[in-house]
Amino acid sequence: MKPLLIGGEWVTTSHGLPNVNPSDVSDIVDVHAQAGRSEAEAAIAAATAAAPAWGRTDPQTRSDILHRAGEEVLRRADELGRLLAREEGKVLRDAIAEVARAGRILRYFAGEPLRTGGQFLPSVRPGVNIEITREPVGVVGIITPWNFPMAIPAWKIAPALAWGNTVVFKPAELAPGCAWALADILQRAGLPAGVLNLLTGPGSVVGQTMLDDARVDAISFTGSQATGARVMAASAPLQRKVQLEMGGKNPLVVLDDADLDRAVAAAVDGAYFSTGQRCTASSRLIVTERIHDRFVSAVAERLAGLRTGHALEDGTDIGPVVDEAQLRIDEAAIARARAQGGSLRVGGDRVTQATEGFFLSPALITETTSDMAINREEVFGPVASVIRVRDYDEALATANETDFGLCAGICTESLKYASDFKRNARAGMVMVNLPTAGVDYHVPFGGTRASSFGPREQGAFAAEFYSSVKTAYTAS
Ligand code: UN1
Repeated sequence: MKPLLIGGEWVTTSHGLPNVNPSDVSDIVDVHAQAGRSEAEAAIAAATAAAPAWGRTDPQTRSDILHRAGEEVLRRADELGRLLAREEGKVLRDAIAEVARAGRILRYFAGEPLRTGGQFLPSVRPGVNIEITREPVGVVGIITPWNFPMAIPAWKIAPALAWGNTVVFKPAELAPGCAWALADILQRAGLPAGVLNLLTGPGSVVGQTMLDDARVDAISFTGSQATGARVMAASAPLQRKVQLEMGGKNPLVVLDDADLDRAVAAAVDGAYFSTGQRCTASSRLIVTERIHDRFVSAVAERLAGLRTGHALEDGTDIGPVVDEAQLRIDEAAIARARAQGGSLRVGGDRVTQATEGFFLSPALITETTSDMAINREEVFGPVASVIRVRDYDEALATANETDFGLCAGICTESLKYASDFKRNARAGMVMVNLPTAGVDYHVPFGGTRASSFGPREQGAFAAEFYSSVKTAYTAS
């Protein structure tokens, strides 16, 4: 059984939860100790006790630890990629790429303690100087989803540690293996006891304990909108800093003048790769009239040629859905779209394989309109819908007809439309001639409205959340 990490000690519990391979339910990847309230409280106490000393460590120490951890993650990318593919169902190629991305994130943030500077300004009052510096926030609670079980923990934990915070980390119950490996690597890289604490266990107990505890100074959360709202509600009376990354219903606009091959590639990658289980997925394909039929036929043809199957098998393009519950949600969303007038052009079938897993062929639903549930609610599966529009203006208006605002993409050869879209798409990230999913790790990540709340993640902008600004006045 894989233990918890509390105060520098690996701690086991009486109750364990199996980590099941969604490509083959007979394959139990591991069993993870389940924390209860007392373990969660002990982890928060350990992080609180470790915070003052860790906040004062020299930047070289923090840099070296993050660098060592990043190097180990990169060195073990193949092995950890297999673990990721096995526990989450991401196809091996993408799983290895995600692990490499996590390693590079750790190395990037290894540079931040050395780069972080302050400002020195003259006061408006004679003889007074001002220094502006960044300080740690304190104890950061990190709650992560199963869909990027290595990269998302890395892009939250690395900046938290870089700016001198201690961490209580609660990964998703469905994919604790990568989280455990990452905690083990960081601990061996030289973190003092209590700086990083790992709590595998149920959100209703562990997550709730973190939400209720005033010693947790900040919480960074990626997951569902409903849980995000709970994080925020619980944090309001404590005036706690929160950073929420939630869903998306990201539009990919395809204009008549688009390069068809490029548009099809962007749509297929953005909507279906990683089994569509990305908050950045291109789930609404908004297509103008004259290219519509050609685009739909070409996407349908590509989808029919993709292989859905075991994530570790050579030649698999689309891995399994993460579990039975998510598979049912995906199927229900397809059925509802059809009931509301959508036409299932291809896919949406359970696929039988040699192993028992949660395989669903990528589904394309055409003839949909903006008011249908399929274009309003995030599915989080290999399902995309097509909305036919007249022209660019209608495409932009349709793209913005959503409560979400994470990413928005456009495929066009027109500089005029691309520029207009970058300016007027209501989203935190805009992509031109690219899928909406698959982002860089050194630049801000985040959205607007129902998709995100709080400062941006990733790159230098992560400092806004993971540090606190101090303004010091000195009279000479
Ligand atoms: C990506 O598309 O490269 O949960 C990253 C998610 C996002 C990460 C997407 N937070 O899907």
